[in-house]
Amino acid sequence: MTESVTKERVVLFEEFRQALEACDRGKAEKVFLQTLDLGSPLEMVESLIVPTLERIGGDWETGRIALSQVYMSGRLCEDLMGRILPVEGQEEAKDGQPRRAIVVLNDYHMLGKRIVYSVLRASGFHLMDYGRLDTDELVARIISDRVDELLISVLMLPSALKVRKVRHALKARSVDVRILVGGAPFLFDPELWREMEADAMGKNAADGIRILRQWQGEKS
Ligand code: B12
Repeated sequence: MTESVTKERVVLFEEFRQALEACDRGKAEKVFLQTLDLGSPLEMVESLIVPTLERIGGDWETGRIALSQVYMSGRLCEDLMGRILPVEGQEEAKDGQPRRAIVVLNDYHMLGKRIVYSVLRASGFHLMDYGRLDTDELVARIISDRVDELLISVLMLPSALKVRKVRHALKARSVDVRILVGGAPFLFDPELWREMEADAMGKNAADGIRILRQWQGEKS
């Protein structure tokens, strides 16, 4: 990357953060569309939206900004992503592929799942989108849909701690499902996914692809 492109990137990223904090929809949209000249939409989601929201979350934690600003930033990013990512929708399992599903367990942070789902779909993986479910609802769906591989997204620690509850409920019914988890609590504590008895943890959507491919390779 040349020095001028790097500079342009830094300026645009800073303008985007300021627009989100100011809840300036027009400006955020304009800057986001400009950044699409610097990389693919998915690259920009991962390299612009994710770190900017993380920074905004950190600023809320230190009291620099209000929760309403975090909320509006999340909503604006959700709208922007809706415009560039493939449409969400219910999808049936495909013959020859494991039966997969993705879910947000218990919390209301939906953007991570939205990205992972879209990236996996765009990469040829078929998966059912369960939206947001609690533990009991999730276990019932896994059993009725005969899911082989389950992707769980959480951003709250209490939700992450429920992954083990899902695993134990499945074990008690002798249901063998591979579980891939992702989201902030697993980034904060890199050993948490093992403690929750998941089979793997992905830091981002690209990791999700890598892990699912690895699982596919182990089967064939
Ligand atoms: C935006 C946001 C919100 C928005 C959510 C809007 C929406 N529609 O999703 C709103 C305002 C609603 C919100 C509410 C709250 N939030 Co909030 N929020 C955030 C923030 C700033 C960004 C999250 C986000 O959307 N990031 C962008 C997405 C795309 O990134 P991501 O989810 O991390 O996903 C990426 C990876 O993690 C990974 N990934 C995610 N899932 C999966 C799954 C798989 C299988 C794989 C492979 C990968 C993967 O891939 C994704 C793409 O790279 C974070 C800060 C942070 N550091 O994460 C806090 C944060 C998650 N929130 C937090 C809190 C405390 C709350 C509230 C309790 C605040 C309050 N006091 O009311 C509520 C609770 C809501 C609830 N019950 O769920 C805390 C959680 C602390 C904790 N660990 O328990 C955080 C970490 C802020 C902080 N620093 O304290 N929040």
